[in-house]
Amino acid sequence: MVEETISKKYSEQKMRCPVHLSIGQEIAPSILSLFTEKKDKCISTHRCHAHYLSKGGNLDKMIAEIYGKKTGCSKGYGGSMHLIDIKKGFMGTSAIVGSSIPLSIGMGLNIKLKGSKNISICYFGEGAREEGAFIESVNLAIVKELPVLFFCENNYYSVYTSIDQRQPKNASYNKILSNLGMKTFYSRGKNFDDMYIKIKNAYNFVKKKRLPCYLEIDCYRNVEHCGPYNDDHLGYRNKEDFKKWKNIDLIRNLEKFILKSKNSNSKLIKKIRENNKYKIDKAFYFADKSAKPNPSDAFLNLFK
Ligand SMILES: Cc1ncc(C[n+]2csc(CCOP(=O)(O)OP(=O)(O)O)c2C)c(N)n1
Repeated sequence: MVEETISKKYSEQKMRCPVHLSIGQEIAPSILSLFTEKKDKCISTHRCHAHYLSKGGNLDKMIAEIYGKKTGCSKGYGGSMHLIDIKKGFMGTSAIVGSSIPLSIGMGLNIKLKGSKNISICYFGEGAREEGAFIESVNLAIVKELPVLFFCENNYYSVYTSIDQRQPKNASYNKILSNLGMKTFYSRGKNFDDMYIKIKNAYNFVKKKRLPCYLEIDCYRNVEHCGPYNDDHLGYRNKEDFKKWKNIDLIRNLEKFILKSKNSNSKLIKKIRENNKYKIDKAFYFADKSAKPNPSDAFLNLFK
């Protein structure tokens, strides 16, 4: 609902940063949020809205950040790709593909040295997995026995290039990483129960064994790579795939399933939607009314 509102309001030209929406990919971080604790440290990518919100990131500050306002979570410097809420253990994001992965190793090492019981969580796409930083980080996490959950959201595309054009046929990172000695989990993303169990097991594995693991879930972004709309007129994605994944939409299907079940509580679902709408309207109002940074603020926080 947050991103649908971003999409609806984007043409007002008040949000001047690029946005990479997670519509279609929201269920996995939502499931993970059922298990994570505030003290777990999480890091993410350019496509970070769902990760930030599911870790409890402040909505008002997120929207203000996207509006480039002083009250934003990065004081309006960063925009959509630079969300952070340290109080909630959401440690930041980076627009440089693959660059946040090594940071999760640092977070894992910090947790280990402190003897804390929490874990480090690193979200990334299958495109980032092709960066050298990924395999270097995985290697170090295995050797140093770090409590890091590597969470790969495989939406098959890096911008407009499909995975078939980028990787050898039948390449399996699950196999590669298992051979390196890492525990792996994989969900095809088409069945709620399967995804729930894989995410729960992956989280509990890292939490209890204090070792890294790799979790991959297949998913599909329902909107364009970057921007609030749809770019399927460009023809880089197969129309059939698009239809197939729209039907799979696990959030909608879960809602339908709940409504059909005996103890269904349609009033509760309606209430959740109304409550969300209220919070979203409030966040957009807050962002709109907040002050812009001063031009001179651009020179603060620089390395000299
Ligand atoms: C080092 C680097 N190379 C290229 C880019 C341009 N770029 C931005 S997003 C993106 C796609 C990344 O794909 P993936 O990691 O699968 O994430 P997704 O966008 O699918 O969520 C690319 C190539 C970049 N930001 N950083």
